[in-house]
Amino acid sequence: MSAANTIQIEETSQADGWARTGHMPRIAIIGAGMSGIASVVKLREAGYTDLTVYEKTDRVGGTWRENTYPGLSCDVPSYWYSFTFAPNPDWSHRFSYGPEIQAYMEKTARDFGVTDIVQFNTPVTDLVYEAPRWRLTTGNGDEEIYDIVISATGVLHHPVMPDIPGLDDFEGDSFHSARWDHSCSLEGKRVGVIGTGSTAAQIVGAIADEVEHLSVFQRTAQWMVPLSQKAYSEPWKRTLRTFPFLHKLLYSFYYVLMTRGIGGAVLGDPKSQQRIQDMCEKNLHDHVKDPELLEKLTPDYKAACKRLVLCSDFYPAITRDTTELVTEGIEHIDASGIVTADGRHHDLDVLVVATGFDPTRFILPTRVVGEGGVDLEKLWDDMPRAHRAMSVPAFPNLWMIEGPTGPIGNLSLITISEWQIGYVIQCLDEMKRQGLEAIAPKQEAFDVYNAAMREAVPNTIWVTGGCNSWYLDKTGLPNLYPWSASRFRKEMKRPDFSEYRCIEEV
Ligand code: N01
Repeated sequence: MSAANTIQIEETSQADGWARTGHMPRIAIIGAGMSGIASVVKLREAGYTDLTVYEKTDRVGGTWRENTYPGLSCDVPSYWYSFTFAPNPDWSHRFSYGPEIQAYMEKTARDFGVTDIVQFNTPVTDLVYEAPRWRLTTGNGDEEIYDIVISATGVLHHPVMPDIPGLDDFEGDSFHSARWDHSCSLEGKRVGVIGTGSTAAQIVGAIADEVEHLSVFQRTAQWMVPLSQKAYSEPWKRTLRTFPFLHKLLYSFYYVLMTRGIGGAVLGDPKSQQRIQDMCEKNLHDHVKDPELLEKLTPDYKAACKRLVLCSDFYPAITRDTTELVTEGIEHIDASGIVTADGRHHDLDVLVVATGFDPTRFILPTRVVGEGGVDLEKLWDDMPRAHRAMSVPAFPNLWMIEGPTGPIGNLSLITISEWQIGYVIQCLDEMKRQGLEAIAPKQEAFDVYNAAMREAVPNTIWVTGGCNSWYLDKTGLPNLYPWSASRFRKEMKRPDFSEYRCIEEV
C-alpha cells in the first residue's frame, strides 16, 4: 500500500482498545432492516462477531415491515433486489410484492442467525462519543459502550403529513400510506388519495376496483414507466434451484439493465433521457385517450427528474368511471371530505395520505453527539451530508449505511448497502492492522468530496429536469450521489485511507 493511502496518526495512542490489543471490537448496529441484516452477515463473514442489533419495533424488515399498503411492491427486479449471500429461487414475480419481500427478510434474518442478536422494541435514543468509544442509550434507559456504531436506519422512514388546514377535522378513517389501517375496509366506500408518487400509484392501482368511488388528488403529474410484471413458473424456479450460478447472471443482468437504462437518463446522457422520455410518453398515450385527462396527467418537466414511477396499474385505474383525478389544489379538509380551490366539496369516507417521507432524517431522531460536543442534528441543519455517504468528520467510528448523498433513486438499495458494508469492513481491517482505536474522515477530505458533489449535481436531471422533488434539500440541491453506480462501486471497493485520521483517546 502506498504511504499516501494510509490513515494519518496524529500522536501515539495510549489506548488499549480492541485494535491495539487484538480484542474483538464491540459493534452496535442500529436497525434490523435490509442494511442491518446485511451488516450482520457480512461482518460475521469477515470475522467480526461481537455484534448487537437494536431495533425500535418488534420485527425485522425495515421499510417492508413498515409499509403494508395494498399494491405494495418493489419496482426493482427481484433477482437484483436480493442479498448476494441469499439468492432466492422462489421469487414468485419479476417485481416482488411487499409481503413476499418481508418474508424473505425474515427468513434471511433467521437463516443467518441475525434475529438471535436483535434487541427488539429497543430504540436507540442517544449516542455520545467518549473517545475512542460510543456510549449508547436505549429507550429503556439502558446504557452500553461500543467501539463501533453502524447506523442502518434507512432513508425514508419518517412519514410526512401534509400541512393542509383541517386535516385533523376529518371524521372518517384517515391514515398515512406507511401506517395503513387494515381494520378499515375500503369496499363500497368513497376513498380519497392525496399524492401521486410511487406509493400512491401502487395504492390507486390496487384499490380502484374495490371502492365505490376514488378521488385522486394530484398536485404534480408524474411520468410513469410501464412495469413489465411477470409471474415465474415452477419449472423455472426448479431450474434456478438446480443451477444456482444462474442467480449471479440474473443479478448482473438486472444491475446492468437498470443502472445503464435509468442511470444514464438521470446523469445527463441525452440519449438515455430521450429513451425514458419516449417510453413514458408512449405509456401515457397508450392508456389515456381522453384529451382533458391526458392534459392533466402530462407533466411539465422531464422524465426521471422526480424518482421515476414504475407502474402499470395506475393509468387503467385512473381511467375508470369510478375514479376521478382531481387537479384543483386542496383548500382545506373538513369532517366529511376535501374542499378544493374551486370551492367543490369531495365527499369521502376514507382519506389515504400518500405524501411521502422526510428525507433529511437518516439516524435522527437519535441524539448523536460527537467530538467536542458537536450535535449531528444541528450540524446537518436539515441538509444531511456525509463523506462518501457514510461518515462525518467529528463522529469517529460511526458509519451510516444508506447515509446522506448515497446513490438511491431507482437502484437496488440492497446492493448499495452491501458495497458500503464491504467498505466499512476494510476500514475495520485497516484499523486492526495499524492498531487504531478510532478513525474519522478528515474535514478536508469531507469538504473536497462534498464540493465535487455540489459541482456535479447541477448536471443531473434532478436539477435540469425542471421539477421539485424530495431529492432536493432546502437549498434546492439534490441530496443524492450525482455519479454512476459503477463509480460508487469503485469508491467502495478500495477505501482511500489517506482521507481518514486517527483520533486519540483523551
Ligand atoms: O412519496 P413522494 P412516495 N398536498 O414524496 C404529494 C420510495 N418508494 O411515498 O409531486 C398535495 O414520492 C406529492 O406531490 P408533489 C421511492 O424512493 C419505492 O410516493 O410534491 N399533495 C407527491 O405526489 C419514492 O420516491 C417504492 O407535488 C402533496 C406525493 O404526495 C419514495 O419511496 C415504492 C402534498 C408524495 O410522493 C417516496 O414515495 C414506493 C400536499 N401538501 C415508494 N405533499 C418501490 O417500489 C405531498 N404531496 C421500491
